[in-house]
Amino acid sequence: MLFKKNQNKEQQAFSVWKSLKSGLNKTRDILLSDIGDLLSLNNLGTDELLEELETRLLLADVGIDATEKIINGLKTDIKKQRPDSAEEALILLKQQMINVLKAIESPINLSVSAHKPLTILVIGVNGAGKTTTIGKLTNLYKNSFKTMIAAGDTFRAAAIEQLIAWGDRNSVPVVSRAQGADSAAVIYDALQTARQQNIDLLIADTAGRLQNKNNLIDELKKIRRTITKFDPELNVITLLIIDAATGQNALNQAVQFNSDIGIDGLVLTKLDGTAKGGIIFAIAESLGIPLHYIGTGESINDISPFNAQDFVSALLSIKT
Ligand SMILES: Nc1nc2c(ncn2[C@@H]2O[C@H](COP(=O)(O)OP(=O)(O)O)[C@@H](O)[C@H]2O)c(=O)[nH]1
Ligand SMILES: [Mg+2]
Repeated sequence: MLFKKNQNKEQQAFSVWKSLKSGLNKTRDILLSDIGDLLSLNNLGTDELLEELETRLLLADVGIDATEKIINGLKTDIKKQRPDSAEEALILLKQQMINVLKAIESPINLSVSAHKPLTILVIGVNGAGKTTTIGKLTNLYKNSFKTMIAAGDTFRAAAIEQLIAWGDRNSVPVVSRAQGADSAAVIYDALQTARQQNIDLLIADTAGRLQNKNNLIDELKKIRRTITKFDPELNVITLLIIDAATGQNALNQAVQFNSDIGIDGLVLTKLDGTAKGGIIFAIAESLGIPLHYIGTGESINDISPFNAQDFVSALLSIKT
């Protein structure tokens, strides 16, 4: 039985790796197509190779700082270790990339204190994948924690319906009000209901409309104050959802949200099929906020805890 359980786990891990690997095809194409030629023995360590790699990293949105760090590290390693095959050189590159990403590898800390419910406040611009990520996270957590969802995005009726559908799919209750209701009031309602029902974990959706950005930030601040009013000791995790496909824009949003309201952790969505997967390195180097999960599709299981080593293995297609 135990053996079977482990085997299932291994199969699951393998399938996550496979889907991540295929999701990162486009980014990998930019980074590595024809690079085998460059990495051939004669070229190893030449400035030409490193220059080409640098260009590729920048094209994949790795960003200037992270690119410099990776290239300088690789230069030193090549000098020191004198790899004598393309494969060996790739492993050195891989290690440099892992080093950058290790800084933001940190699992979400879901410790439920006496002040329940532990609250995850999910924020991010429209279309980033907030509601979908809530559906996926609920599925991950619902067996370990008594979970409830709050429909804090009251801007569009469709947003509320979409969240209720995710609640139904997960058999988890959703607290909602009509479209146009005050978002902070919905979340306050949900907190009260959660406490009455001895709920461990409340996951709250929020609006992300862009057209009136100042209002959005004001609304998020108000929600934050409302939660504190409910219980100043409540443990709140503010989780920012960003869309990897928007590249540099995703990074800018994270910087902005972090300075306006403070972010505890990140989820990077839509890593499947984007050529901008390199943004993850830029985020690590310039923001340093823990990246808890990555989203690689629209289905309920298309989410995995972020692991630097697995990510780079999938990206470079080397499983060592
Ligand atoms: N390919 C892909 N699509 C995603 C992912 N996450 C969300 N989406 C899609 O992106 C669109 C916007 O997602 P939604 O959760 O409604 O974003 P929200 O406005 O932030 O709540 C929907 O069509 C989702 O199915 C992902 O990881 N990969
Ligand atoms: Mg939504």
